[in-house]
Amino acid sequence: HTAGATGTGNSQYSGTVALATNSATGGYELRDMTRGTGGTFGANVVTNLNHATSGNGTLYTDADNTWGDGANYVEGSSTTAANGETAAVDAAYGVQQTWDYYKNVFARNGIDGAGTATYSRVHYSNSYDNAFWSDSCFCMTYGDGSSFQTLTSIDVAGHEMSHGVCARTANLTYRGESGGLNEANSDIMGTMVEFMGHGGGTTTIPNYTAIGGTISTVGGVVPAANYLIGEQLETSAFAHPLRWMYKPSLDGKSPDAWSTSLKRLDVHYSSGVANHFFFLLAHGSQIDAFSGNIQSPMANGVTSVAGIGNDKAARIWYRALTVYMTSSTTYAGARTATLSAAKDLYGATSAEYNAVNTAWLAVNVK
Ligand code: ASN
Ligand code: ZN
Repeated sequence: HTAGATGTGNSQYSGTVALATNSATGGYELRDMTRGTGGTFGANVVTNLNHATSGNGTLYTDADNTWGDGANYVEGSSTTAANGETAAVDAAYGVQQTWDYYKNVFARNGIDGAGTATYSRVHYSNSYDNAFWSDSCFCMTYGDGSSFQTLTSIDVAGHEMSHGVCARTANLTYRGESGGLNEANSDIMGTMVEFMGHGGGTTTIPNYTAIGGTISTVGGVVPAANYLIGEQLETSAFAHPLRWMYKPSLDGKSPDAWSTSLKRLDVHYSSGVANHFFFLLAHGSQIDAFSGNIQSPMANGVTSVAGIGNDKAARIWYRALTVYMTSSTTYAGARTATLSAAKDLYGATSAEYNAVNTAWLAVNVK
């Protein structure tokens, strides 16, 4: 038999979370009976690859519907236990939150807009330092990390799932400027999901140890949502976030402003200009509350940008992505797409429209 249930998850990155599970013969399954249908498993599930690099993995099951407790608690790259349930908890929570974010904010029914279920595979390969979305399986996959901790933080989950949304909408080609915009879309939406999931500020979590860098001050708690990407993954070997939306150049590779050579960079660096645009549009150019730093100097003599807030900025970006951008959209095209979206949503004489214009000017997209 099957009957939806609510389990308790002891996550690595988000504290104790409620998980939508399924009561089945012989125990509970990490199968969400409330979001998504069809697809490979008929519902959103999490599977264990147990260090394989192919296959659908084995569906997670648990006797008591408390996940990631006792012997099932495993963290980080030295995973040796049979099931390593902690990674599965964060992966399930990431899908739940991302699914709900798109539904609640944009009335989007899942990744493809038609409610097709997805799945998450954890414990991919050995010490694998990445996570990825794949259109062919309509699923996302997480490594256990080596320089990084297990790659299942909420912003990374939202990032990967948003690659699926992009593929079903603008389908931005993954190279050149369109590739940078594809990556930025994932960073932007992953960050918005983090603001929803961690928006309540700090929460005590039992098994989280933060290491090194600026994040060390929050050891033992979930850090408040921020415009950093992957900050919870850090280790002493990689003691900083993956990316900084408020000043992308802090990674040593990403420009803060557009130039003609941007298109030649790896898409994870050419994304920085759009991340910076979004930060300025949403947050504004005042001192960043999380880091205490001012973001990079702005281009074209722009001295300040008044932020319009995450919610409006995200609505503009999402409408631009889903209505105006195409596979070949460039940065210039992203500017006109977001201006068109702002005009549709708020009007051509609105503060929101003007903020879009100024934020692009500040990153040298004219
Ligand atoms: N985690 C990476 C990403 O989603 C994988 C890749 O390089 N595509 O961007
Ligand atoms: Zn990506």
